[in-house]
Amino acid sequence: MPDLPFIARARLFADRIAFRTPEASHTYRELLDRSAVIAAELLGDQTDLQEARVALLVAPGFEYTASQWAIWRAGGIKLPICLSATEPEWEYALTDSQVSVVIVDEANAVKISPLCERLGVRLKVVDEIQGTSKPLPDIDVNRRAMILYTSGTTSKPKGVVTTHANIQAQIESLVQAWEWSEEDRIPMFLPLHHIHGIINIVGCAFWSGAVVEPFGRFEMNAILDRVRSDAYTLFMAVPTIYVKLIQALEAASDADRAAIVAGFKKMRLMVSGSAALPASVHQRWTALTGQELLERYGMTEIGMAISNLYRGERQPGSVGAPLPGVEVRLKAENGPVITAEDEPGEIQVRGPTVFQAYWNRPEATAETFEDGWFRTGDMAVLERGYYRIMGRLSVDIIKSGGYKLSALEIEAALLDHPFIAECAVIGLPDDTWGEAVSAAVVLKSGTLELAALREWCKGRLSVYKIPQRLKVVAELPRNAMGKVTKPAVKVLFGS
Ligand code: MCA
Ligand code: AMP
Repeated sequence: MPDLPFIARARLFADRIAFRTPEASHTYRELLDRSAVIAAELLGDQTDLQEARVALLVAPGFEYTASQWAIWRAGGIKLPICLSATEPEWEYALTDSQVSVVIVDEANAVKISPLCERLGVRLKVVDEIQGTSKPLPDIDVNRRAMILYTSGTTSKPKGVVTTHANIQAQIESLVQAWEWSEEDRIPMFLPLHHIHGIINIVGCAFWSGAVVEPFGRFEMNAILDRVRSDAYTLFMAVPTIYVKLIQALEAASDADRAAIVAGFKKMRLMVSGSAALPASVHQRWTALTGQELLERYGMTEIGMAISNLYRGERQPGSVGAPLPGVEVRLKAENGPVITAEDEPGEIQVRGPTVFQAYWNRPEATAETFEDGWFRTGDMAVLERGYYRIMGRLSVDIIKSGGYKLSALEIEAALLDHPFIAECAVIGLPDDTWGEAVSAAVVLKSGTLELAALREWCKGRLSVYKIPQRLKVVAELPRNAMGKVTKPAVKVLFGS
């Protein structure tokens, strides 16, 4: 059997630069060679990992991608985990997916090794892996490749399983729609445990022979320095980042602003996604830089589904039309498929980009499909051929800074606080973060200030899940059935 398609593609670009940082550049050949060595180490005496789960806790860059390719070439399933997650969050992902090995870099080894020891999971420090390659197994593209944990309407995140074929379909759709080529150069500053970074940026870049400049996080000044040197042809980010960039450009001196704007102007495409891009931010960005952002819509389970046009109209406030290979329909709740424009319905998606299953959750998987269509839980309306997202069906899903969060998961964590008797978590509109995690709580005893609650949450919840607003109330608003109503909780905050 031939190489996995992404490996065959990388061989086409062997001598080209794949990763560039101020310290070093690495070619596609180096990625191929290094991943073969790491794959041999993962295999040990085995000939095929047979879909064993291998977690990845490595900073974005050459060793991250070499490890990812190694897992796939050895026949494993990649489980990228969040670098800034807390130990309970890591523990949940590692145990739920029954991970057998964690690949970690030296910087993160000390943080996760006590947990691995406790769980009896092997730890491999990637920086220490030396040795030679060995024959690697033939991997069918229909085998499972990746698990990504995503929050939903249950308190615990679910593992979204995609096959190599799903990932390839997600990448090829975007490469075609956005005309990726080996001439492209892109900064990568989003976390590599979500598909915005994994598929849209790194996956598409390496399918196309392009150059990726990795950053540990959104290091605005370093990134803007590269922008003003015309380092990039492409830029992809979440709306919060465009809000932060607008603030930075507005605060810059005239000379600095002009130099940075010149760099943005020269890019061939700038994309926004993962959360709604307010039309005002879209328009402000165009006014500042002359660039018309291309907004698109996607989800961990389906990759990207709908996009404004690369060559054609980009409408502020709309997400565009279905991407190549993706079928989209709107469906009224318990009703017919909507064929008319201007009638809202749930977005449902079908096609080769759609994930295989939730890990070990056949019932949840079955519930989320209707006649073979994946139910996204997002409401939209079709207007003059373009979809406009209207919001989620569930108030229990919050999008903050581009991260999808479960209100129920945060509530479950807050209920462990010794003073909290009851709580309700909602997302409130926020100019920078899209939505701000906000908690209304009823106390058993004592008093509670926001600062003290935030301090208590550290180590229990990732920073972006920690409430930014707190309301202590005598009782939570309930409907006639005694159920807490979240629209009424919103009113408690005065918005
Ligand atoms: C961080 N802070 C927050 C939040 N996050 N405050 C409120 N709400 C938040 N969500 C606070 C921290 O506590 C800290 O406060 C300060 O902001 C700086 O934190 P830091 O983490 O350093 O912020 P940052 O580096 O500026 O990060 C902002 C970010 C990041 C770059 C927007 O959140 C990010 O990378 N988001 C993207 C996530 C992503 O890739 N999502 C895609 C999912 P203090 O200063 O007081 O300590 S995939 C997806 O959605 C689908 C498939 C799709 O369509 O793409
Ligand atoms: P995730 O589960 O992290 O993959 O997040 C997917 C969710 O992000 C979708 O179901 C939408 O609710 C939201 N989303 C992604 N892109 C957009 C967009 N352009 N506009 C509005 N919501 C979006």
